[in-house]
Amino acid sequence: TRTPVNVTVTGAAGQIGYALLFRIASGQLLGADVPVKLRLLEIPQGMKAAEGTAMELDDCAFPLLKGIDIFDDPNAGFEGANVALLVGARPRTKGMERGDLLSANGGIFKPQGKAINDHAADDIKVLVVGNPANTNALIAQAAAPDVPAERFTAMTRLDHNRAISQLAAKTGADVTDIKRLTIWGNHSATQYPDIFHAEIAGKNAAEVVNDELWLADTFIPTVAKRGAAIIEARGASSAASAANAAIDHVHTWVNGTAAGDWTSMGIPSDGSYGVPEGIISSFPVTTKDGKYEIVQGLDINEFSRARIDASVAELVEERDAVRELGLI
Ligand code: NAX
Repeated sequence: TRTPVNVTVTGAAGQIGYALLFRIASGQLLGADVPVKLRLLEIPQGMKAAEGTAMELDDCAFPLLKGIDIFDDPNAGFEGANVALLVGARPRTKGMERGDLLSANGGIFKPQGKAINDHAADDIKVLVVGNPANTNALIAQAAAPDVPAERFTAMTRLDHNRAISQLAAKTGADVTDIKRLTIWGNHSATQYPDIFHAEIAGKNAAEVVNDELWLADTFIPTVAKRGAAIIEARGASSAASAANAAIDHVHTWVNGTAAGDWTSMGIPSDGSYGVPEGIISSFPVTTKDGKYEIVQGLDINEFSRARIDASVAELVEERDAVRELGLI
């Protein structure tokens, strides 16, 4: 029998945590034949609610779930972790400046990065969901010098999935017909969903759409502002769809992209496409055998270039700000 994979989830008592843990335990994160042990990491105020969630996980009698432990100490929470989903973060509250937000999150992601460095398993893979996800991932990565930088990733898969869904609705295509969509840049309002290399049932998506006005004025803002639209409608931020995207991100990273397709992941830049090395930016990637590679050689038109550059500039500002704060 296989040794269980240790999966640490931070923010386990939060709304994404609640939508995520049952899917991990049922085998959807890593595969239907992979046993898992869950390590829930919370802050002291979240421990009781996490215990409640753990009771419900027990009550599912999931065949693949081989243990649940709950911690409020990051060193213990990341002990032996093979996969870490960093969901818990400090949200922006009213009147909070960007610097305050970044330093509050630095207080979470720096110690967590150090704890991953010192306690996680050698094959650790990290996905940061908690916002600002790209820069939180950078802070954690910088605090973990003994872990290969490429193991730290940030989630733009929800944006990727949202873009596929919007494109399918516009063109009447099935979501499964849409391939090679890309989210570039930051998981923020500046992100750039790129359909110029995407395909709809084998045809170039931009040609099928053939409507630059829709692209600029409807598609891009709808995808980028979808989070706010969900809050407006639901009275709470995206949770099940965010959890679903986290499942997709890790599942694709571990199990590979389909032939002829790619996905979007926030990853440390190697300088490809003019994105400054080291910042954690979203790229088109293929995955195989637990590793990812940036799709190379795409022709970037002027429309795309301006938007990629704008989002990357925001990431550079965030990096400079956390550098200034001594967080990296
Ligand atoms: P909730 O406020 O429901 O839950 C957050 C949980 O994290 C709480 O239980 C809290 O106690 C815990 N927590 C806080 N600090 C912690 C720490 N240092 N260690 C461990 N746990 C800690 O938020 P939820 O709706 O679950 O969202 C979580 C994060 O995901 C937020 O930062 C949110 O902005 C971000 N999102 C990111 C998305 C993405 O696409 N990258 C989309 C969805 C979501 O908005």
